[in-house]
Amino acid sequence: MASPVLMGVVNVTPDSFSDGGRWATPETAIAHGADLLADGADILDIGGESTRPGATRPVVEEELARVVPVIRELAARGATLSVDTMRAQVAAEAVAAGATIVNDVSGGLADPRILDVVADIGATYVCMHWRAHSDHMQDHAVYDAPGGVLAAVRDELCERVDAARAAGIPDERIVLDPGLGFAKKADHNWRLLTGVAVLQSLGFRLLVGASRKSFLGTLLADADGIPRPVDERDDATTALTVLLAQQRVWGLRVHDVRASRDALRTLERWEEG
Ligand code: PMM
Repeated sequence: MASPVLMGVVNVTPDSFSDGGRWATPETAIAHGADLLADGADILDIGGESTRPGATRPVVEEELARVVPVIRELAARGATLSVDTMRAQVAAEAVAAGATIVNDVSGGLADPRILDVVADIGATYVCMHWRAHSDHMQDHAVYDAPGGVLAAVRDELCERVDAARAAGIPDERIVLDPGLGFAKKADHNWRLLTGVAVLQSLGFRLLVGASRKSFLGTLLADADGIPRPVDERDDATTALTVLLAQQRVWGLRVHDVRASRDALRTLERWEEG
């Protein structure tokens, strides 16, 4: 069986939780993208807006200034690129600059025009489960209906698929994502991971972004309950890469591409027998 594709994260932001500020200029972001390709990334995900809990949004001009030069240069080098944006205008300009995938963490809820733009330009659409902007998303981490978080995420993703289809995006260009950490507490994330087969059964390609997220910090907390720092969560991320590959997800969005690539190579060899 084919291994999942690895989507390497390039956050061109001063304030992302996972790598805030390290790749905030076009030059450092381009160099980082090149390193991730060398490490074995299949796709680079270029984002100009931090979605960490509590983050405030950049204006659209700022977001464009962050991502477009990076996309243009990495596309010229032959990379497959996705743009991590909730905005229709950014999606359009990123695709014009060379991106072929629009990774919309809001699943079309933040700026519904993004669905029409994606349909028109023929991009692949990553449709993530989302309930609210980052400054208040954790207020929406409530899944009390029967079936809990798994049924709610499945059903809410199906509603977004309906909207994407209505805009004219064909199913084969839709990728679903459970949106770990977005309006979700640690136990919600674990339920979505261990129950991922329920989401797989919808029949769409599935992308999962667990890399370095705070539920891993909680899992690996020290004896005093202090969460493991964000830059020390890659080993747990790599463990999830293997587990999710065994569940046959389509793609994994990770920061440490080399570790996940090595893990997938090891799993491929294991499966050869
Ligand atoms: N997580 C983040 C940002 N973008 N996109 C998708 N499709 N799935 C995710 O889980 C996701 C995302 C937040 O993480 P970061 O700050 O490390 O980028």
